[in-house]
Amino acid sequence: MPFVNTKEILEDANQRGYGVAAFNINDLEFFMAIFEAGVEERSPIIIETSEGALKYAGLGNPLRGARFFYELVRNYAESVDIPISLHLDHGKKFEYIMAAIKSGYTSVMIDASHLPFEQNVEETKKIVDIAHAVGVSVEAELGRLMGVEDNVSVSEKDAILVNPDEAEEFVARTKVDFLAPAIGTSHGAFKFKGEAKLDFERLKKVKEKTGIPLVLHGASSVPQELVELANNYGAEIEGTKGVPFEVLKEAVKYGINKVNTDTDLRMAFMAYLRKTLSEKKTEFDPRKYFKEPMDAVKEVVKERMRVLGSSGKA
Ligand code: TD3
Ligand code: ZN
Repeated sequence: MPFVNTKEILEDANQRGYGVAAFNINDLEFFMAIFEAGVEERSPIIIETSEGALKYAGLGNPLRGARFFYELVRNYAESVDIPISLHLDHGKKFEYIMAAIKSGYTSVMIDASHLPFEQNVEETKKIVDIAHAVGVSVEAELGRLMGVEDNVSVSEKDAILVNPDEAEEFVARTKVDFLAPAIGTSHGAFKFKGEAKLDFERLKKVKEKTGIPLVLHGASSVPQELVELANNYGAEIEGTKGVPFEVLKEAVKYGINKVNTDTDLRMAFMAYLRKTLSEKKTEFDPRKYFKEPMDAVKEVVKERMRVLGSSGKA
């Protein structure tokens, strides 16, 4: 039972007004860290994998990759009583989306946000029809993922960020289950040049007009202490900026329920891997090197569960 549909997790979050982070994995180590964090926090867990992850774990064969992640997540989920779901992140290729659905993923994202509105509707609807026929829920995206600075004109902003009227029409026509509205975030560790500002007025309107669970992409906070630690052990990463916790909390208040997080986990793992590699000079068991990085990932995950309000909800 605890391997559940992502829709179940997000509808509860929508009703009770909290956020659930969706964490990206590519391997066993990140998964174990997230799993332990969720169990200890009593938080629902959404695991997501990108097309790149399917390719990576499947050694170039997406169906093999998708089956691997499904078996992994379902197997762990069965032994605990918190809800856990598995989602395909940024599905773009039909082959990958079908691989996820065929393997047992409980939700998929169809990302046709780079296409004009009508084509985005068409592509999204095609996937929704297939996925819903077999009980899989669907996420889609409107607008482009880009940081928007204050000096950008209103018309330029309109061209990049979500249009709330379009969002209403999009949801009605496609029957999509969750929507990712572009409100000024971007992927990676360099999200903003100046202040981290999101367009909450747009977000509020999208929520009013659709009512469905909304998704924030590019939501990593990029903790400064992790970047500093990495740099102290030889990394060269400058000028990072993420979404601060207070801004995430506000986003949840205005209707965000799924909070995509990848960069923060990568940063934690990489910083602590650099540390242990430089400290344990005689060790050659990889599990010993992974211990501290996994603990660091687990801490980041727990902190996010508390910030978003999913702790104690399972
Ligand atoms: O869809 N994702 C995860 C994959 C992005 C590549 O890192 C997100 O929206 C999370 O973005 P981020 O970079 O803020 O963790
Ligand atoms: Zn994303």
